Amino acid sequence: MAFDTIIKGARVVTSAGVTSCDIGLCDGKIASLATELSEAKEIIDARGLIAMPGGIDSHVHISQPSGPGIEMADDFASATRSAVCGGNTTVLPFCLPDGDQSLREAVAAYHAKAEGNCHCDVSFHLIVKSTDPVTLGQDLPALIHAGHTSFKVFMTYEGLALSDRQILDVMAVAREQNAMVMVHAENEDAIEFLRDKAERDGNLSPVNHARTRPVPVEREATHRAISLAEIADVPLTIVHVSNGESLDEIRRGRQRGAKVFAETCPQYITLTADDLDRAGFEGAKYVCSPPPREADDWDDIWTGITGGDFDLFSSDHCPFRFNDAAGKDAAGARNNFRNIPNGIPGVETRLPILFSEGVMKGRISLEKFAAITATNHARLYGLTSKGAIMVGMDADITLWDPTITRPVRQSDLHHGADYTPWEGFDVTGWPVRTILRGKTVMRDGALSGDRPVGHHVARSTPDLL
Ligand code: DUC
Ligand code: ZN
Ligand code: ZN
Repeated sequence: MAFDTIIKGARVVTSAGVTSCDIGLCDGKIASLATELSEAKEIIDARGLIAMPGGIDSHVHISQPSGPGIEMADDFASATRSAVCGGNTTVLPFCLPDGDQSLREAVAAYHAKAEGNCHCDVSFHLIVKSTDPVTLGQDLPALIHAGHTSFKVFMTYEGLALSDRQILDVMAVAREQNAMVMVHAENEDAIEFLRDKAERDGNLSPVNHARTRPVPVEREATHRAISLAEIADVPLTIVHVSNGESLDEIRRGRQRGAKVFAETCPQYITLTADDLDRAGFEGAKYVCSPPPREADDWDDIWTGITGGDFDLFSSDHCPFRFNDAAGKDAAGARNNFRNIPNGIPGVETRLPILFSEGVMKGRISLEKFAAITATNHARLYGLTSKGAIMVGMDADITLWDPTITRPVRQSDLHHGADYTPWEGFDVTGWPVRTILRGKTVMRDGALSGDRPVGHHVARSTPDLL
């Protein structure tokens, strides 16, 4: 059989373990895993490299409406360019209705923004911010049937936070339709209470973002979200878990039999609240929610990763430019932390940071890396043809060179933000080639090909691991 492409000589991280073999690609699919394949239009010499399933980042924000005068740093072209340069082949951005837009209108608008502009494949999670009968009775079921099988609810943010009753009503739809509910677990009333006090006391610098969202704010909401999911009898994913106490709630929920999945992110193993306290306005570069915690919390997150408590390692890429009045330097941001747009860029650095800190430092195996950066994302969010190097799957493969050591530099990245929170962070092991459905889309840190070949992927219902 002649292949379109043969990847020769890599260590291959398959769903059954790590092996050394060739990978034959045909018509955008993985067609063969065998030793000594020959005959192909293209042979990629991958000796010394590691072949991983292409990264799936199931938590990114792209072109998301962010309030008056505020603009995200990335559109679909720049975010997906950055994604493939960081070794990803699929990203799942959140679709947030703008103002009074219906969920269906919002999805149509996202499709229009993404169409023809994506360098990797994309699929949208929905954000449910209202629970009127049309949204819950018509739009949500129709969108789930169209392949948008997961949605996020917020327990914080004015205009986004749902009451417990509303969350239960959304969960009831998920139960009926076999969809996945994702939750942002922070207690809005508690944050407002602390924020009002901080304002009264004149504590207005960026670090007060972290101080007004302490661990109990997240821990309480995590417990409540799991309890609501038990009451509604639905599986649940807790996104961006930042600390061990919240993780304990997840462990306890699982012991009771709750079907709860957990995600964490690079910021919770590498950044701390002290970063928000950097001189001048620099701390604004690190403002995200939940906020980075203390260095001790990193150990708890690592214990959760190595022990199997975390299913997903995502970026929560939510980029704003720093030197920009439409970004971190928004009106009033220097005078009050509450006006700083919330989020940090990270789609391009997620995988290198975990590879370096996890695999190269001996904390996790290559198999674990593949599971929490690709395979589990595909299964939990219904990407049935992605996430594993297996015959019949999409030929979404990233080749890693474990010998390259270089620091993260903004000047090497491809996102639309003008900074990275990891400037100067030393990384060993970088992706050197990203292959999307059989086509090389990134080589040696630069885009290949002259036009974006990513497309939208409709998803199945979750495979609950
Ligand atoms: N939640 C996210 O998931 N991303 C950015 C900001 C937020 O609150
Ligand atoms: Zn969130
Ligand atoms: Zn997010």
